[in-house]
Amino acid sequence: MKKLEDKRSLRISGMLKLALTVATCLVLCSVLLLPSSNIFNRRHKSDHTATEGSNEQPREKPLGGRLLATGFDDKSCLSRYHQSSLRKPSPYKPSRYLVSRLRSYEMLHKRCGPGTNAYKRATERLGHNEVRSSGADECRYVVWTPKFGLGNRILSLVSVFLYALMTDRVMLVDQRSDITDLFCEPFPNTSWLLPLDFPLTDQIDSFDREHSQCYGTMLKSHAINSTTIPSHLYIDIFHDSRDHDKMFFCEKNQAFLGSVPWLVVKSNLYYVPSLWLIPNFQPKLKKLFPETDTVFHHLSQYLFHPTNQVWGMVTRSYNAYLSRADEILGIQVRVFGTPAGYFKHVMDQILACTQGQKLLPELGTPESQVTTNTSETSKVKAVLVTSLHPEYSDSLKNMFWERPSSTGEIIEVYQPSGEQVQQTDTKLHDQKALAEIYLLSLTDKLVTSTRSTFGYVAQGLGGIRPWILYEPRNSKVPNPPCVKAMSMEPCSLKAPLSLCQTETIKVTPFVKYCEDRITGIKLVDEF
Ligand SMILES: Nc1nc2c(ncn2[C@@H]2O[C@H](COP(=O)(O)OP(=O)(O)OP(=O)(O)O)[C@@H](O)[C@H]2O)c(=O)[nH]1
Ligand SMILES: [Mg+2]
Repeated sequence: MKKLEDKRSLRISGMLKLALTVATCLVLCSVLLLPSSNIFNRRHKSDHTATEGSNEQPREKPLGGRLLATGFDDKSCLSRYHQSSLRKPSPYKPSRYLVSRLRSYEMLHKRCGPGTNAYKRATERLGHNEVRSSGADECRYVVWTPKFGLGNRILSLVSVFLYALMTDRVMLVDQRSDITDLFCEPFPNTSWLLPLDFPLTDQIDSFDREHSQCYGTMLKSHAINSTTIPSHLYIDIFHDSRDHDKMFFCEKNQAFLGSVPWLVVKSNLYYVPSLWLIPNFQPKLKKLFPETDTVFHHLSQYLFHPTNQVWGMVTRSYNAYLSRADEILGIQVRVFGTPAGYFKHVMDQILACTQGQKLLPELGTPESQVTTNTSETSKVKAVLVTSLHPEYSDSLKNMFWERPSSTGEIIEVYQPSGEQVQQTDTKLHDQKALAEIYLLSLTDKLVTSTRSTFGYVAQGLGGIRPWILYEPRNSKVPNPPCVKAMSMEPCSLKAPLSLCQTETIKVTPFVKYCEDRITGIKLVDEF
């Protein structure tokens, strides 16, 4: 009897052990299989910090791991994989076609990039005008050059990359500014940097509308004929480009340009909408971007990975000032005109917009603070202000320090830098600007300044439809003070619209005139 009982208790304890093991396995498996977005759940008070120098392997690649190239060394560029730990998962998914085109582009870039035989052959052809016969498998290139502020540079870089994707060209970037201090290499096992010994390096700076290789000028002087193909052309895409320069965006001209091996583009614009207005580009563009207003969002997430120095600034700010908030509001204050600086009407406008749109609470009476709940349970709203001028955030900070908010929310105001004046091409200044653009892109709600490319980049990267502060006239607060953007796409501020596109734009419902600029056009998701 005793033996039987012993056997039974042995079996029971065995079963218990088995059950325990199974349960432990189940718990372990479910933890391991949890999507990393849950593991890194955003802003769970106290447990969320961004990785600055962690040696951990990335658990997830941004955007479900589909958009980004693999095969990089994680530590050389922490932002490449760790961005996803700060960003809410994007509701916008890249199309399969975009992903496959990016993978093909990476192969093309590897085959034709600097250091390859193909690149060597292509540079040897520079300076020789050729009869139309260049081999179909020869590599063709488009060179990007930095012009204007950081916002403009990022916008024109995305534009030229889309052009490269559309026309099977390899994009190389002029590295003589501080691009290598800002961004990591985006394409695996190759480089996007135009080698410093590129044969035209000395000429690039002299390319302008007067230059004999300027495409618009050549068209104007009838110097283009269909039998002789120049080895290179300079393309001018600025807010004040001439009609002949804008003919770059005509279908007929693109057919000719397709056989020119090297194009050097200078631009201060986001000219993606003008590419959509080239009729035979549209079917492929629609396939690449079924959600029309996601072009900048996907391409910027794909291309731009801040260097470790910049990423350090982003993560230190985020961890110190933003990660514990329940909600983050971004306010980007750009004051155009001279003198620039602090103006009361601009501050009033910011308040009229943010309080009018319930982005910030009204102030309570001083007495109400006695009854205001200031315990752990109060909602914390972090307000990230970016501006060259520190006075706007100082003023907000004081406001919410001197008096309580009417809702009981705790308002924390933070401005990372106040550089006072623009210093483009100064390394640390540009790195701070980029870090701030990234921080703005991590906010939940965003207020930007009219016609600011700085704000456009932040909204597009973050996939955020911002409220845009209208441009004040005669030092008065505009009425209404701001408008909600139609889409997260940047505005092409002075759209390079060619005469050949005037009809197309009338029948293209997904290209609209911008909210903040009558001369600008932007993509919206509307078919
Ligand atoms: N750190 C920082 N720099 C800024 C800020 N606003 C402007 N800047 C600097 O000024 C430059 C302005 O050029 P963009 O980035 O093109 O921005 P924008 O608002 O379009 O200005 P413009 O091109 O001059 O019309 C930035 O690149 C920065 O160098 C800011 O909020 N923070
Ligand atoms: Mg700009």
